[in-house]
Amino acid sequence: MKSRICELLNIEYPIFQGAMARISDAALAAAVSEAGGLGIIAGGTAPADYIRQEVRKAKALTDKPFGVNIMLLSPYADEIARMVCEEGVKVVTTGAGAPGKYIPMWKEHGIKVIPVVPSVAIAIRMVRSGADAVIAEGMEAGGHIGELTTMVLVPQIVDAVDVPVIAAGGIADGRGVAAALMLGADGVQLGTRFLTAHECRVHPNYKKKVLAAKDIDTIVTGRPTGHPVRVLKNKLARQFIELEKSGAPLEEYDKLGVGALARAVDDGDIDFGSVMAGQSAAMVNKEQSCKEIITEIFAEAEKLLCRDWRQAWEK
Ligand code: TUI
Repeated sequence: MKSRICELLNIEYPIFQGAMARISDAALAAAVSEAGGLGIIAGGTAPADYIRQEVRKAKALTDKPFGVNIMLLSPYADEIARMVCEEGVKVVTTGAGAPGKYIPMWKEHGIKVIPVVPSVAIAIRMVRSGADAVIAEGMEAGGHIGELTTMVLVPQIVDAVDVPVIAAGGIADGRGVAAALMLGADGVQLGTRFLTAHECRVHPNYKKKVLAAKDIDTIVTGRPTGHPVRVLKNKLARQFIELEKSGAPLEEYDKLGVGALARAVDDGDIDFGSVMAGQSAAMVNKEQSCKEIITEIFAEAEKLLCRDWRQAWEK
């Protein structure tokens, strides 16, 4: 099931592992790349030297291509942007902003640049700035999100740009992959499904909460800050909702949010930590290796795409 994104990046399956701050480390990224997808190390808000070490670990673990994601609200974004050039990283994805100012430097170093975009206008701007592909991420995704759903965002971006489009947000199985390809995407990015991978470092309590999640168990907090974030509902999420109702000043959000992701990911505090996950958490029901996840998803997608649609509703 090769698409032009496979040719562009020299990968076997058109699947990216979503960059999840504090979670997507060298071990997860290398496992996904070894399984034929594109593993991605998340920069998050970690210092450049920490990410440099992860890049070196990933190089030791796999000869296959992997990427680094730069979260553009990070105070270390500039340093990480230079570090990926020094370390010979092949693919950079970005989130939470527009990376235009870095693109010339990355292109000079032969890096493929693939920004996450939440709207058509930003997709067009990124392609004009030199992006090699874009990731169209719908608001079903976990973490920081835009306003549109994957179903409406992907086809509009596919129509608006002539580079490969990767669909993200709400995809967790072969049905989602098949649907994304039908919308015109060249590939998919999945984060939430990889949270319960054997190779994923999140605390076992975090994995349990994802495995137990039902359809309506995520909520978007932090809208007044301009950085809405989708998380699994818990006591912290309810505190955020109370803040929103009370019209509290923005500093109060910072106070509540500081250290919250580390509490959930590292300490397993799933009541007062930030348990970021997408709406597809309800479709994640087992712990598997990255290889099992990828082979299962593509076997299912291939079966669906080859299906005789007159029998589609027979199950
Ligand atoms: O970036 C993400 N997801 C994230 S980042 C993150 S860490 C964080 N924590 C708290 C607050 C903020 C960040 C957790 N999850 N996904 C990709 C994404 N990018 N979603 C939305 C965007 C985006 C938004 C605006 C991309 C570009 C953009 O451009 C605005 C502009 O400058 O024109």
